[in-house]
Amino acid sequence: MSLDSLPPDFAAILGQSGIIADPADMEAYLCDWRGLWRGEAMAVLRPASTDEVAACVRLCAREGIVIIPQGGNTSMVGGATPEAKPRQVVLSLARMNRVLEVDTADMTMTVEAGLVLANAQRAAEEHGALFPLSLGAEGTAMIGGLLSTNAGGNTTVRYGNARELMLGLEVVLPDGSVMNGLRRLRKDNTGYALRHLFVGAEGTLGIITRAVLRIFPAARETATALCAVPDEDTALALFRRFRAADEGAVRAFEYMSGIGMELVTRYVEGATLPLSEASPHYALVDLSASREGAGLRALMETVLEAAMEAGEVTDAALAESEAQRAAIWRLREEHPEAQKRAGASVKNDVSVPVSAVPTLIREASEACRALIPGSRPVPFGHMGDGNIHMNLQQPEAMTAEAFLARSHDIMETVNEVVRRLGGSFSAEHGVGRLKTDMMAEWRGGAELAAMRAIKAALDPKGIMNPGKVLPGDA
Ligand code: FAD
Ligand code: 2HG
Ligand code: ZN
Repeated sequence: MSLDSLPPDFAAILGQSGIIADPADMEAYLCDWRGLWRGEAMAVLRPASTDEVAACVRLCAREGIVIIPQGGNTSMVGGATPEAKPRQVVLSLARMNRVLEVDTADMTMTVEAGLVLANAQRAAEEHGALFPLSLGAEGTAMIGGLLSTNAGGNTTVRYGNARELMLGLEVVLPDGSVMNGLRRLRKDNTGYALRHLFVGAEGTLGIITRAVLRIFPAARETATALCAVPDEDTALALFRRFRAADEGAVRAFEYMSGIGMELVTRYVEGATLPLSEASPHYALVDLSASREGAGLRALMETVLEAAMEAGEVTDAALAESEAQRAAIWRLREEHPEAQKRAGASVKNDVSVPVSAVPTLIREASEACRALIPGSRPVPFGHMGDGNIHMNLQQPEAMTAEAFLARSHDIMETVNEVVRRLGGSFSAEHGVGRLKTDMMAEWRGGAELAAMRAIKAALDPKGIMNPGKVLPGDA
């Protein structure tokens, strides 16, 4: 594929303003973060305004050219990269990266879709406020991508997913028309809440171009601890202790396994365990308050002392400085990178009711070990909201290819446990192209039929990110 295959008037209409990326720079847009997929595109389009996005979409709609919207391209499910097919373009939002307004009276922030999450957090901070969405890819992932996947991350337990942080959206629809829903209202019951359709739609219904987001008072006090816990049940018991002591104070509650922590300290330079001994299980507790003098340190110590007396915590390291807090968080956030460096792994981003998390971890780990002897379960993640990354690392004595050839069996093995526990096969990463084959079984019947009807109504030509989310051509 090359730019020559674009209809001639594309270049005439779009060429002069730098919308069409230099073909030499296209490679990064064609491969995903996990290195599992590489596709083709006639061009990468990089519009710098809503009008330019609309112009691109109108031209593609006229020609029936497929559009793959792309933000930071950190999708874990191959959602943002093209397939190996002709007649498609990647549309990157990266040039639409401005903060348009931070309003501390209404506690909102209006931004363009290509704004990187870390920059959104910084913009809120500069106004003495907080944009609470927080995840390992925050230096790269963009607001449009985060909304399109309804990203979760570390703070869902307190602030909800991306959806709960969104008040209004501007979206370019698949025919090139613009839906201007950039309202900043906490209450707005005016018919179907169309803005919510595009959150979690993974680019299959339209292109998010701008958003009104909620911001919060900045944290004035924090307390963070890494705790060694004997097993999965005691990790959950610890979460319950904190929730009972002061639910509003828990900003994040993350679980990590001994194997995962071992991978991080082995493969990530400078990552060290701040405890005297390794443990089979860990919990990261992060408390925050917008009020000075909230007594979080005392709360942390009181709860941990009681947990230690009850045998639920065997050791704990409390952060004494911002640097120590960041170092503890690094041990958690480097799990994906450490797994990548340690060889092939299969990801299972699943959720169950919070009370079932210990059973999920135990039973899915056991089933995976039985399926592939020598494989290493690396469960970690957002215990406080029921979302565990039930990942499996290849056995050291197996090739990556042989292990990845079992991906389907591994995912099905984990899903079997998840199904029994009343959970979901995709908690926060979405369906992308990786899990479309699970949709019919898990969301079939009336639910999938309604999704297909919505897709057909909004995108009758099927040009918006086909092959993602919905099984078959929809
Ligand atoms: P992309 O990957 O570019 O796109 C994601 C999807 O959204 C694609 O389907 C794409 O077509 C669509 N899309 C992108 N922009 C738009 C737009 N403007 N309009 C319409 N559709 C669009 N996810 C979590 O939820 N929680 C985590 O804790 C987490 N941690 C991660 C850690 C690492 C190291 C990595 C690599 C990823 C992690 N992820 C996590 C997954 C990923 O970061 C999220 O899915 C994120 O929301 C994707 O943002 P992005 O800008 O990179 O989107
Ligand atoms: C996280 O919580 C991300 O770190 C990535 O959602 C999880 O690598 C993974 O499976
Ligand atoms: Zn996660």
